[in-house]
Amino acid sequence: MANHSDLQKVAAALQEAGRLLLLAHVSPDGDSLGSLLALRYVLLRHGKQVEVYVEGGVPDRYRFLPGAETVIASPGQLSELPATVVVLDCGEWERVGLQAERFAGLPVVNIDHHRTSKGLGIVNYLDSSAAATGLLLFRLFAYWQEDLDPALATCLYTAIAGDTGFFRYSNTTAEVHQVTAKLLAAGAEQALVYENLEARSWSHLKALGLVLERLASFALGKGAYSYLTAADLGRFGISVADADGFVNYPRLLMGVQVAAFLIEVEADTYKVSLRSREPVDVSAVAALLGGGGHARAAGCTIKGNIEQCMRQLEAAIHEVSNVKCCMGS
Ligand SMILES: [Mn+2]
Repeated sequence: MANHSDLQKVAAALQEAGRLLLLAHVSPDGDSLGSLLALRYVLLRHGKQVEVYVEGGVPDRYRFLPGAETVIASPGQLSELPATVVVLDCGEWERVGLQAERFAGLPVVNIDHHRTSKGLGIVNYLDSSAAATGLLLFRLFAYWQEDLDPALATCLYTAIAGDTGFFRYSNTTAEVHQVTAKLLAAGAEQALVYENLEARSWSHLKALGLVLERLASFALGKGAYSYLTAADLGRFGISVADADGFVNYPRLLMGVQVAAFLIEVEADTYKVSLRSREPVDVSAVAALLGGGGHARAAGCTIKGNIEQCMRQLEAAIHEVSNVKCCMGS
């Protein structure tokens, strides 16, 4: 549990700011977008000037979120430098998609729940035991005694539902359910959130067919993985963002401790999503490969063809756990 004084310091820093720029990570998910738009909503209530930047814009399935239409998608559209920068759901500048130098000398506030986060800001509110950044914002808004309304509750619900797999993952604590009950009581549009977050395109499901066909084991059967190449993406007409969630399929296999999904984002460069069960800490695996995340869900980027990437992944898993690795399929 994070220190309450960290929450108070973050609250004070936000209240002192006049103009703010809110940032999260590239490949935005429900938690990052729900959190960005929830904080925007509350800061506007407080009379602040707020800009939200998401590299590449808001993916289609999140466009229903209140305020999504205001999100700035390219750096050129940002107004003058803001007075205060807030980084949500992210602990590394590299993942924000903007040059850190751009913000040199500006006060930075960081609110995050990734285990690998060290704190980017002058003030930081970090709690890796929290299921979602949205939960940290709920605590901040409770501290400010903010009124919840349907728009704000829907943003926070999206954040928490997104990072808990709709309340199924092991991070779904009593606090998650208690907070969610308050969000529903305030009018969070849960059916709308579910329909949008779970909707998939034809091309996504067709590509899933290939992902399932390619399922293979590694690490002596303790791991399962699949992958898509850049050529596959072209064939199915899907983007890297459309391939979101494929890692959950190898994770479904009984007895599998580590699930991996690799997607070729540029020639011989794979973005790797990792999921795990006890005892493997995939945030440590990802950190060894230059990435980060949580114990049960993490990611990194690896260079090489699929066999080379898998060898690096196995070596990293071997280094952080007692799972004995060898390539198999
Ligand atoms: Mn998150």
